[in-house]
Amino acid sequence: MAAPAHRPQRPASARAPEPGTEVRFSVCPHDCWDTCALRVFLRDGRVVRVAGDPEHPVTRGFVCFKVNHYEERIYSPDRVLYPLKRVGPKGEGRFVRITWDEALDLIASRLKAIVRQYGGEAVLPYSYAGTMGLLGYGSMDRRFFHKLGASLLDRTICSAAGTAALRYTYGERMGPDPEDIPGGARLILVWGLNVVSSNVHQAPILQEARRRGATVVVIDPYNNGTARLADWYLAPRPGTDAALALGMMHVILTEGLQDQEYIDRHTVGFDRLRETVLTWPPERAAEVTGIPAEAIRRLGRMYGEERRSLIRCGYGMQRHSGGGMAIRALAILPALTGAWRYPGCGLLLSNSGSYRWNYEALERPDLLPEPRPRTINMNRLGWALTELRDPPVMALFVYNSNPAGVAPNQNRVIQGLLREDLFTVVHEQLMTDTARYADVVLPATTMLEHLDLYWSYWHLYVMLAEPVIPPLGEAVPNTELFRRLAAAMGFTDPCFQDSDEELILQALEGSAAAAAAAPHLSGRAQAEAALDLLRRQKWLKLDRSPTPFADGGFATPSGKIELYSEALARAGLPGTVAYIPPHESPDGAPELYRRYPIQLITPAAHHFLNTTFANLPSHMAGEQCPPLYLNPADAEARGLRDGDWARVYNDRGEVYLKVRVGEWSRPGVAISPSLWWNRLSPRGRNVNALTSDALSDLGGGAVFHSNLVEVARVPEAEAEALEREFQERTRDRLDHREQA
Ligand SMILES: Nc1nc2c(c(=O)[nH]1)N[C@H]1C(S)=C(S)[C@@H](COP(=O)(O)OP(=O)(O)OC[C@H]3O[C@@H](n4cnc5c(=O)[nH]c(N)nc54)[C@H](O)[C@@H]3O)O[C@H]1N2
Ligand SMILES: Nc1nc2c(c(=O)[nH]1)N[C@H]1C(S)=C(S)[C@@H](COP(=O)(O)OP(=O)(O)OC[C@H]3O[C@@H](n4cnc5c(=O)[nH]c(N)nc54)[C@H](O)[C@@H]3O)O[C@H]1N2
Ligand SMILES: [Mo]
Repeated sequence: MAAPAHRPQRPASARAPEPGTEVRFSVCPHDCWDTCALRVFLRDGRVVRVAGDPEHPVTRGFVCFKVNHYEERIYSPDRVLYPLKRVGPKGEGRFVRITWDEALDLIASRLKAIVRQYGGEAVLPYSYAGTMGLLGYGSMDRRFFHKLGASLLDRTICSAAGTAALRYTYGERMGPDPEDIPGGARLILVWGLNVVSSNVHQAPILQEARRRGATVVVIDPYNNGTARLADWYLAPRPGTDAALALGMMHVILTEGLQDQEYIDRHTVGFDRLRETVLTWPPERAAEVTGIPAEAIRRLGRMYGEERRSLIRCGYGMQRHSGGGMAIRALAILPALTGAWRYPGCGLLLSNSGSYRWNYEALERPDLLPEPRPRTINMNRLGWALTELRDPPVMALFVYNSNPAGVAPNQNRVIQGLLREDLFTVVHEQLMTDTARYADVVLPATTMLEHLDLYWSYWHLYVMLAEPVIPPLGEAVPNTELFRRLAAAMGFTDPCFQDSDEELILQALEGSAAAAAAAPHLSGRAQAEAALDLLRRQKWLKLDRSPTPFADGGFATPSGKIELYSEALARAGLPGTVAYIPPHESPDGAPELYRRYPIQLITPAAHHFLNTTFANLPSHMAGEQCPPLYLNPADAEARGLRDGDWARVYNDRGEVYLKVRVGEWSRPGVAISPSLWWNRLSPRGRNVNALTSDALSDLGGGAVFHSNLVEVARVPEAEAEALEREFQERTRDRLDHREQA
């Protein structure tokens, strides 16, 4: 079987709307690089189609497959429309409708009782980026839990290691403007980023850059559709990128290809870095990465000789035990060549540091009690629910996230969610796997039903989306939920009555967006001018230097790029950079590797966004089944053929996945694009039953890809039963006749 063919979507908006169709503006709220400008087509007040806004300079009128079918999500039979109270056992999904007043009374009385008996820290809020809207992501909710004295949540599940790495190295998360890449960058390393699935608007940018003479190299252990955009594709062993980058640095420094003037002016610790680098000749890097020394030499020279280069790296490669150091190693490369001097060049992982939102005003940390409540790392949810004491977690409040499906070490998470003495509230758009374990489920609005402000961690545009349809059922935005709960708890601080518009103004005050909108104003007046502008025009672009790191101004302790970091050394890590093998890998755990000889990586699926969209017929049809992409050698060694169900297991659990045999990876590395809903998967578990809740070297990040498993054939009779079970679970959503 050939590699999966995921192509950028055709512009749906090219089709003319039928007469009687109203067209409104909105913004995609999902946790994704692209933050697309949308056109929403309405007929008789109902959303009939969602497409890209052709006028947006970056997202250019096309959207990914996922959002191209958004009306399916808005009107999904899985939508939660009313407050619900559990009547069956946890996890079974039997609920009765209650009123909002009943729900608020019930929650307030339970929270009060728990706080009285165990203290505020027994309450754990759990949220991530279900919506990237500035208000929906974190505003009134933060105020509410701060006032309650709840445990703080360290939101580490996605990008923590990379964020920490950029902060240690540059002080802030910034990179070039993606619009400057074509014509700006002549060498582009797409490093651990699946462009055609997770960052679809990067694809035309890469194509244009290539047309204008750029060379594109893709570095990824998974030979996905993105590798086809490349002139050269390299497949390192998972979790070894730091070694590859160190090998490149060795070539650059020993061949004198560095920009010494940039290094002398803008960095500290070069001599110490050089010492580290000299221990990494390409031969050593080759042994670790599995990439031939000659190829490393060639890559090092290519990179060292072309000053106008860009490393466009994704978050996949930092979901490893050594993920922080891997990003740090990549981030050091453009500091050595001075690539930061040129527009469209340097390193682009995140532009989040460009916005300067007023988070203090939004989240109000001043409401926190003294001493500050404890902080719980969200990657350790299973542990927190089953082992943590003093106090134990007695109430879990979930919104913007689906931990039963997305969190690592799923069996532990579910063991926690099953606790009879745990009071669980879930605020959701859909009846997710997590919601089924809740005592109370509350209905949430989508971006088409509420007001919010959006921005991107990739491009530099800010957009305001006003509601285009009324809330479905009795759904409320996150802000309104926590306004209501604050009232039910008797919180009287005036900040609990701020309207959404007021919250937006507070977030804008002092922000880069406000400065771009009204450079001659300041403070509140500037924020008001920005909001006014955003109401009149669809977006505004930050007025930021195209070369943020060309000429100093680093927010590090030394004010320079820290090639040696005292802070890192104080944290017990090498102050320069190091290769830290995945804690589960041939290098990291040889003993375990003998029992579980397959490295399993579980990156983003093309038609899903984490578990979002994974309940919808069109999207499920795109993915077909919970998959295991297996190299022919590994398949053959286990007697597995394409289409077979396989049992995939380690000490944490087991899942059943359908084997797809192909040249997607080197032998010993398997891929399972994620994430299926548990209840739509055989035996009710997805790949996170296998993933580890260990933490990365920096930032306490997740290590979804540092993962050893074994794969086994399933006896014929059991395979038939699995197939029947899968068809039964998905029969309302997947057409199994077509697949047969
Ligand atoms: N279609 C789709 N789009 C998405 C998402 C989704 O689930 N589906 N999720 C969204 C979210 S929340 C995020 S954070 C972004 C994530 O977007 P990306 O940063 O692209 O993240 P992933 O797809 O998880 O991983 C990217 C690539 O890293 C590779 N990778 C894994 N381990 C290694 C390694 O050790 N070294 C190297 N070099 N590469 C490695 C994977 O094989 C994968 O191809 O995408 C967003 N967009
Ligand atoms: N094995 C494996 N696991 C992974 C990953 C991986 O690559 N491999 N990727 C990880 C990554 S990068 C991330 S970011 C996490 C993401 O983990 P999650 O943040 O849990 O992401 P989703 O699965 O998209 O679930 C988001 C939920 O928020 C809900 N939601 C959306 N908007 C709103 C709103 O306005 N209000 C409320 N109350 N709810 C809303 C949606 O309906 C959806 O159910 O998953 C991680 N899990
Ligand atoms: Mo993410």
